Formats: sequence, structure tokens, C-alpha cells
Amino acid sequence: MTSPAHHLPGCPTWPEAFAARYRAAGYWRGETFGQLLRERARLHAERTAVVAGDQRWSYRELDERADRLAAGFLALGIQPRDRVVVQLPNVAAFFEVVFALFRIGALPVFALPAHRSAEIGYFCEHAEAVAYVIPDRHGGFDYRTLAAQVREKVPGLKHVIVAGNAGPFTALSSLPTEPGALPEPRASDVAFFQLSGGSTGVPKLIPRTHDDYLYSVRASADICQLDTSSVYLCALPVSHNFPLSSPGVLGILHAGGTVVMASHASPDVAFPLIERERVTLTALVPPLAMVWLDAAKARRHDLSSLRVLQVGGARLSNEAARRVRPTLGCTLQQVFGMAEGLVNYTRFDDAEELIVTTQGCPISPDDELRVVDEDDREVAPGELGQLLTRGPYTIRGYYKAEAHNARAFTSDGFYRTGDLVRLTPEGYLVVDGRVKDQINRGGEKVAAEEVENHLLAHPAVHDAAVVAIPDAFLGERTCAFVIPRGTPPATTALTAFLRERGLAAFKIPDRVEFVDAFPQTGVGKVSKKSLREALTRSAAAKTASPS
Ligand code: OOB
Repeated sequence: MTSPAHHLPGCPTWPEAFAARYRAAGYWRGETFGQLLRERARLHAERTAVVAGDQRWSYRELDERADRLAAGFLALGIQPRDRVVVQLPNVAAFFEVVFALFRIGALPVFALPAHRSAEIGYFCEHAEAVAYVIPDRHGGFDYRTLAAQVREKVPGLKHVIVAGNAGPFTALSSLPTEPGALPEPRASDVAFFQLSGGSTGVPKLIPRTHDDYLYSVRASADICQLDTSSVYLCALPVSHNFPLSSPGVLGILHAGGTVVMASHASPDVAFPLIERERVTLTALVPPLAMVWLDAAKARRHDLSSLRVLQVGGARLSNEAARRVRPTLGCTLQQVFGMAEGLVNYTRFDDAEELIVTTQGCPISPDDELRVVDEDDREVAPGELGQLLTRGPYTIRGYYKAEAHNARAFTSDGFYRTGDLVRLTPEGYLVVDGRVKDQINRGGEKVAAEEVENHLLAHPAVHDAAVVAIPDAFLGERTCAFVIPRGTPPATTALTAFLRERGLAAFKIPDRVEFVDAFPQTGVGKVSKKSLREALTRSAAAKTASPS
């Protein structure tokens, strides 16, 4: 892969012929996130950009805060291209921090609030992060304790910066200083890292450039018809690609609208905010959408401002999809996207049947899709196959992952999504399973191998295989099959062991089954298909004889 001199080493990029085409088509416009905010602050100075708790920031205030904090980060010694792990929940400080980093060309690595020391330690190490930004406490958890553990593991981490009460670390509020001259990152540079849901031992880092990401943000804002009157409720964790950019909070800032941050996605928190702020658009994963549909029936709050409910991250059932319009009185938009790039949307004026039965079609006329069999041969139109994709906002490789990239991308640069899809005659995608070794737990992605590796570290575990169990609420849950070494440990001891290793709670197996051996495939690999079938059989037996 080509790599311009100013480009961060280890980040594969587009071949020049493609880059030239994407520029000529007007997708890549040479604009950076820092410039975008500057321009919006000029256009919409006094409009409200962000509402979070009792804070309301105008575009001008956000712009000024980003400038002052950018100067503060520079004064602390954070340099262009330095990596900074950002693990902030849905708080106003998120915007101040990421735009300050964008402005100096330092690169946020977007961690989720649920990540713990196993994940954060790895991100800090792999990205060679110089700083780590956290809240003091959130959701009953003290992030300063986590930071202390990470610091011990990763001596290269120079700064822990806390939004709130800093304890032994650096307070975010102590940093802002008089704005001065700022380095100017280039739009073709990497702007930040997203995390891949992944299917391998460790999560992969996804390098996204200003050019490519801003294109997806602008085009998403257009598809969702955003303007200055749009009000977006950010109910999912803001650093995830869906609420961040599809069109999400960045799409709203691009359009001059207002972002309302919800500290939690439950109806108790979200419905009063929708009523008070006259929210027009929001995004949920399927299990939350189902909770909202049930809660909305009570009609205790005025949700009439809501025009669009986006649902994505995991497959929404057609039945739940059909309930959205009658129950909430708004349009459903299905979103099938991935942090690696490609995002598909149903469009607002699509026929209701297309909206409730498909996961939409791509953002860009230059998104190339191929639906192939195991030998990478294209399947017949309408047949189920693996989705490969390439385009103006889909990465050409993960950060510092050469061996994995050779498997995850074709030699001509298509990303192997691992999703099984079929294309409708209208060119819309229906997602129907996957080939990647991953569990999609209500939109939260669990890489089987990652959990297996942690289980294998337990002295009483001889072998482990993690698979999905169908679940009425989450879509899927995780089940770990374990071959014990001698007497099986108690399930609670095993899950406590994983927690102690610092694994995020959503990756802790929901169920553990001890077995003597694993069923094998013809070539002697563990047959996860047989393991899943065994679970389905035992569930069927239980329903047949409920004793
Ligand atoms: C979004 O991004 P990721 O990176 O957390 O996960 C991507 C994977 C996809 O490859 C697919 O397996 C699954 O999540 N997925 C869906 C889906 N949306 C995502 N599977 C079925 N139906 C859907 N609607 O999840 C993401 C990123 C941007 C926008 C929306 C979702």
C-alpha cells in the first residue's frame, strides 16, 4: 500500500488512483474536523450545539473551548500524531476533548465506557498512547481505579486526564489556556481510530482520515435530511461509529443542529429529554428499540417531535420493525454499518415494506459491493453470500496488523465484512447471518477468540470454545463451552476470573457448559456449528419438558 511521508506509519491507505478519483468526485474535499467546527461556529455562532445535563454550549462556545483545550494539550506536550485513548461517556466534555485533539492533529482512540483494563491496556500499548482521558466516575464505576491499573501495565502512558475530580491525575479543567498558533493537520491524514468489533484475539484499530470520515458524515447528513432545526438524541455511547457519524453527533454539527446527550438510553432518561428538547432523530440498537416500543405505549411523555428512529448495529426483526411507525408515529430507518466504513440506510421515502424488511442501501454511488461464495466467486443475484466492500470511506487495512490485513482484505482492496447478505432487486441489503467468529450481543460485538484466550489462561481450563445462543431480547448471548482440566471450576469462579483479568462485562459469557470434548469438523477443527446445534437441541428439550 502507498504511504505518503506525512502519513502515520502502520496505517494502510488508498492507492493513489482511487484517492484521485474520490477527490475528483468531490467526496474528499480537503476539509479537517477542526476546520469544520471553525466554519460552523462562524455560521451558527449562537445556535445551541450541545446539550448535556445542565450544560448548553453554543457553537461559538464549543469552538472557543476546543481552541483553549488544544493549546492546553500542546502545553502538556501532546504532539501532532500522538495517540490519545479517549474513554468518555455521553458528556459535553467529549466534544471539547475530541475537537481539541483534532485541531492539533493528535489522534483519539475511541474506547467504549464498558472497556476495562484488558482492553484499555491493550489500546494504550498497541497505539503507544501518550495520554488517556477518562471521567471520574460513571455508571457506578470509578475510572481512576482503572487508570491506575492501566498506568502500571503501560509505563509509556504519560498522562491520565480526568473530566471531573482528578484525584492523583491531571484535571481536564486545569488544562485550557490562551489559544495560540496551532499545527494544521492535513485532511488526508488519519484523524482518529475506531475499534473493530473483531473476530480475533485482540480488537483491531481502524484508522479513519478527515477526508474519508467527513465524506461519510456529510453524505449521511444529506440522506437523513438534517438541517439547523434537527435535534439528535445521543442515547448510544457517543464514541461508537453509529451515534458518532451515521449521521450521529458529527452529522448534526455539520448541519448546524443540536446534539442532546443522554446519560443512559433507558426510556426513563430518554423520553423526558425528547419531550423537553423536541428531539427529531435518534439511534438505537434493536434490544433498546424494543424496550422503547413497550414503554411508548404508556404515553406518559410527548414524543411527537420525533420524526426518525434509526435502528442498527444488529439485525432488527421484521416484526419489531413493523411496530415502529404505529407505536412511535415516526419513520423507522434501518442502518447497517461498520466501523471499518460502509454504511447502508433505508431512505425516508422508501416503501414501508422495504423499510421494515431490509437493512438499506449504501451511502455512496462509489461504494462497491460484492456478494461471494467461499471461493470469492460472485453468487447469483438475490442469493445469500459473504459481503465484500470497497469505497471512498472504507479502510484498506487495520493499524499495524499486516498479517491480519492479508486475510481481512482481498488483494484488490475489498474488506471482508464477514456478514452474510443477499441483495434485493432494488439493490437493498438483507443481512442474514455471518461467517466471522463473533457474537453480536444486541449490537455489542464479542470476538470468540478473545474470550477463549482469556478462558485458556485459567489453570482449570484445558480448552474453550465460545458461541452464540439465540436470545429473544438481545438477539444473541454468549455461551462458553469448556473442557476442564480435572474437576470443573464453579461457573461463578470462572466468570469472576475473567472480570479480574479486566475484560469488559459484555464479553463475560452468559452461560458456561462443561464438556469432555468438542465436536470436530472434517478437517479436525472445533465445529462451532455442532456446538450451536447442541444448544438449540437442549433448549428445545427444556421447552418440551419444563420440569
Ligand atoms: C456498527 O458497527 P460495528 O463496527 O460495531 O459492527 C459492524 C457489524 C457488521 O459487520 C454487522 O455484522 C453488524 O455489526 N451489523 C448489523 C447491522 N448493523 C451492524 N447486522 C445486522 N443488521 C444491522 N442493521 O454496528 C454500526 C456502525 C455504523 C452504523 C450502524 C452500525
